[in-house]
Amino acid sequence: MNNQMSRCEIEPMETPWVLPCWPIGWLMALAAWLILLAIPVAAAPLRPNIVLILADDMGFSDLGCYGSEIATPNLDQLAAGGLRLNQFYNTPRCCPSRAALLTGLYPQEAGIGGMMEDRGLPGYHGELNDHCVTLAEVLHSAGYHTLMVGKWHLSHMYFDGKKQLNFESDEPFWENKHDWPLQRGFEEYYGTIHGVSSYFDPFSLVEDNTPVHANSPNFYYTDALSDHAVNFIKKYAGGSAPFFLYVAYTAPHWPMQAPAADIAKYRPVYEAGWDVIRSNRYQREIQLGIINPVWALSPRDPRVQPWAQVPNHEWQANRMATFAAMVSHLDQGVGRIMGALRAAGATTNTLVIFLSDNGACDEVIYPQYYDVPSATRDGRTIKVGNSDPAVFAGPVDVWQSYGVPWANVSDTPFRLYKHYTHEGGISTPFIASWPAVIAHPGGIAGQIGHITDVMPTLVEVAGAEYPKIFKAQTIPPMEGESLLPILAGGERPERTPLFWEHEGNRAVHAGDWKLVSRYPGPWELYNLATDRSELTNLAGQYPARVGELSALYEQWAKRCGVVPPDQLPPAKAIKPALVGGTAD
Ligand SMILES: [Ca+2]
Repeated sequence: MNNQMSRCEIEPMETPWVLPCWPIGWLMALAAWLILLAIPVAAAPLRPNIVLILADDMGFSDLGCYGSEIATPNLDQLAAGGLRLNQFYNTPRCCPSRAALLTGLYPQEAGIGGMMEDRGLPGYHGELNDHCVTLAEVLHSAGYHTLMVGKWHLSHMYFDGKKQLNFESDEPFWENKHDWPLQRGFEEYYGTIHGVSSYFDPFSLVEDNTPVHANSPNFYYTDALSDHAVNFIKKYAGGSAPFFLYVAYTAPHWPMQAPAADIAKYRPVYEAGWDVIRSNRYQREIQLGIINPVWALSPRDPRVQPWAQVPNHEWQANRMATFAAMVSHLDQGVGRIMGALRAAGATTNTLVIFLSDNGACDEVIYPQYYDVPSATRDGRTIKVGNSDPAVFAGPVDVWQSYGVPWANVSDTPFRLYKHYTHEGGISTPFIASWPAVIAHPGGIAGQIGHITDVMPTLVEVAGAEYPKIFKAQTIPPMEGESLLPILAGGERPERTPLFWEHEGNRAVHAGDWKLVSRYPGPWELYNLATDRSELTNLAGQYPARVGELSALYEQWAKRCGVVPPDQLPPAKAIKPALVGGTAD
């Protein structure tokens, strides 16, 4: 672990906050140099293979190369040979982020402003609508093979109580399959249609369009996804057409489950407690150049006690050790994916992108949650929740989350979590690797990026065409902007304003300023250049700026069909599929 961190320390870094200190002549020379550097981009080998890797509920600081103590040597190596962005934004929740990532639109435009429930409104249909195209549909049209492993979470699900979750019923868990991966542009698929499942026996596991089961006593879902990703690379890397592989891990989303030996390795690390770990991460972020030292470490979440005052240290440490083990398995999978690319001689002209779908998750889980099972396949009762310190996270019959204290660590130095549009909810590590194009391996770029930028980036590098009409339906223009200039070592013009809304939590970002609110609270205003941790609310000091940014937000919300939670109709009932009938 320490060796890995030392290697990160000597990586070349280009921190954006250094640039303003340079003399103007140097800046002009730098600009000329960047233009020169940009010239080879046009001649760079385009139509690369593309591997898009998505983590689930991983916070801003959970990778070694972003300040973590978790050993992530493979992602650190990807960063050392590639580029990190330190201000890349997702959305604050699983479904909306997947909709935005796959379509290049704001989630409401794709029909997924909420989750998978159907509210009977265009922005809240709960499935991808017909007025969007997926990365797979666009890239397949451009001659790419299109492959996916992992979490889909973009289709309606049918639950008859917990019968399907508890393996007591063969009744379909789907309402229809018209939005499953193979019907949205992917040629091959292995993964889970629903958003949360056991790591040892996943619910809603399917291969292409057919439900399947975990097939080994040693099955571990993260590793199974890596296996299938490697097999797809072996199958397609030698072909005449390039491939697009979307790897959507469920790790490290709850339940905290991992092989016991991997958890045991990390437990002593976390017995140091969340205060020490959080402070260490903050210092590492500064040393690595991941954060600007003027961004303060936000105070410990007020719901969390100082570590010294907390009982059951071993139980607490075990929760975070399990999380670390889950991240470690994901990282090992990335290593195997990169190994398969190397073995196929495909490393140089493959664009690999890694990011997380939302910030760290502070959710506590309860037995009454609709998608939490109560029994294993062999009939054992599942112990659900974080209330019993005699029950340790890790095995198949325990469902726990790592809770507020450790989510607070994952999001160092930011405030708040998944669900919220403050920086802790929407900031992700972002790594891009493409040896044929990336100009400054190991660098860190401070330019702002957004999850909708992936579509225009891939359209550009693939030489694909983003359609105005697809299957006789009009398709809105892409919302994002291509990241290719940043990958090539250049600068993009100032980002057009960005917007977020989920469950009434709202934000707009323009220039250095961010206006944000936590539903149903008032607007808060922050200058992110000096206060990215959002600690000094300037709304009272700059009312005109609040008015200007809130007007921008209202225009956007109207354009994209955003509806506040108190005005959303109740969810419609989801029906089981008519197997053999038209709904299947
Ligand atoms: Ca998520």
